Amino acid sequence: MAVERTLSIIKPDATRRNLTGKINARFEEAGLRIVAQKRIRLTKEQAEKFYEVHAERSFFGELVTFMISGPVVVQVLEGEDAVQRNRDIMGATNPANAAAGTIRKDFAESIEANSVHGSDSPENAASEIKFFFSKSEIVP
Ligand code: RTP
Ligand code: MG
Repeated sequence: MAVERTLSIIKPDATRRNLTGKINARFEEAGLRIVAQKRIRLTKEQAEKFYEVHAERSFFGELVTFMISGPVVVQVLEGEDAVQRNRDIMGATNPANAAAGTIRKDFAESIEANSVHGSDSPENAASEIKFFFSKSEIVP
């Protein structure tokens, strides 16, 4: 299995409840290495750009409002099969459907305030990592 990188975001519902460390422990226990990390506040423009694939969805406006409602922690996770491995430990988008032991099952508040984002393909991971990090900020 190839070593990959994926872009993760700890969302405002989780930073508000001081869950950054608990969520990071899930990544590390699953064999993912946090090779870049910063706590930032997204601008409206950044949130709209990041989620532009969802621009036509009914929940887009609410999603952007939620993502700028507090600090987020953006991070690059590295490890074998990192994209899929991260999706597995995040769990389903809607915490009501998320498997036991996943981050969203244990921490998410709702389908929107679902604590974490993870890239959904290696191609999207590459572009999402570039969206937030320069090469020198990633320290494997
Ligand atoms: P993400 O992109 O954040 O990792 O989540 P995902 O792939 O599991 O879900 P996606 O379909 O890409 O949706 C992006 C985010 O939009 C919010 N959402 N709200 N109100 C709704 O019906 C709804 N559906 C999705 C969630 O915050 C979801 O993570
Ligand atoms: Mg997605």
